[in-house]
Amino acid sequence: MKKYILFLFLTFIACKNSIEEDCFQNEDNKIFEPYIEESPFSVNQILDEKPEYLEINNLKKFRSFKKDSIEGHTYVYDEEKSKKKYEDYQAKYKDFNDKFFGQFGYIIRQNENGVDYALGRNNLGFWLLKIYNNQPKAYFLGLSFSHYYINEVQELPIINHGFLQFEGSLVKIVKVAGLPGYDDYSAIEDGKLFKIKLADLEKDTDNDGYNDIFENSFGLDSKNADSDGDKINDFDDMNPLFKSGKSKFTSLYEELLPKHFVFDENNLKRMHYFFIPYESNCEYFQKINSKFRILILPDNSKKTDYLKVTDIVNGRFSKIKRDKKVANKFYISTFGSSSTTDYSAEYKKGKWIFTIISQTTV
Ligand SMILES: [Ca+2]
Ligand SMILES: [Ca+2]
Ligand SMILES: [Ca+2]
Repeated sequence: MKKYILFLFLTFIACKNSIEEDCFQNEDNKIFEPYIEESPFSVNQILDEKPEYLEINNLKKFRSFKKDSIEGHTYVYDEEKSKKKYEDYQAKYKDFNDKFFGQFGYIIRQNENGVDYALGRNNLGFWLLKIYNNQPKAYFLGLSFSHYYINEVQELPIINHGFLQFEGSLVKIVKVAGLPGYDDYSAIEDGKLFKIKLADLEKDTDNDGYNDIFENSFGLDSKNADSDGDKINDFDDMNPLFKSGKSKFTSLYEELLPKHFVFDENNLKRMHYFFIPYESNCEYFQKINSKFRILILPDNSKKTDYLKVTDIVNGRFSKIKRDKKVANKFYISTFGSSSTTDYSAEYKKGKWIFTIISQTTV
């Protein structure tokens, strides 16, 4: 019995420690640990670690990564042409944009046996989009843009005999230190035809609306429609990885979340494929309630294979720093893709009062 109590006590201490360590900054831990870039994969490494469901064939005739990516952006400097190109694009994908509320960019479309298909992409990665009987469905491909490039110009049909297929290259990203957004993205082997069986792509074991590949890529449970057990199905859950709660510190994070979006905010609930990903092991952050979909991903060895090689996180929060003298005063920083903001936050009568201390733009 004594041992049991001791064990409980130790677990309690361990939990307390981890909240303390994961959420609060002390003298020893740094306010923000930057993303550490691993060296890029070689062709052999990519092939060794490729998903089982992916088939890669070599093409004899092909568009190179260089040709494809340069031609894709030729009109940028010609205002007239680029305007025309944009309008053509909007017209071509109008039905997809309407049905998916602008959640994707598109590469190519095809009608096959009365089903409209398109290859799409968003901040999380590549998707196969489908409109059938007026119903939109999206299937995540689980292929990292750190390893796979899909040509803007596809010369073959994308849906072929029960397969999704597309031409492209194996690529690498080399980050330029100190210059976010200036990554060097280049091919390491051109001339590939990637193939995935539609049945593998569309597999949704727990029938919750997200394909297994999506769930496995981001750490959801593909065999359970309600991964975090909060009685809200993954497809409808705004924070599907963690059960939400309410506390002083969850509301601190909630107040700092982005408030405005470029698209119609009334549709956020219906935008099942629009997520803002964050990395945090802090329990208070994991329990937040959010108006838009969030994925709170671990920032340690618990990352999925997809997340180990794909940097999809744009915004970050620092750990919370306590004021040494004032009990309810704290400091926290937010890191966006182009700016850093340092706040002081004071908790008074159940409300957070923020003051911007400094702001830097990259
Ligand atoms: Ca599912
Ligand atoms: Ca699920
Ligand atoms: Ca849930």
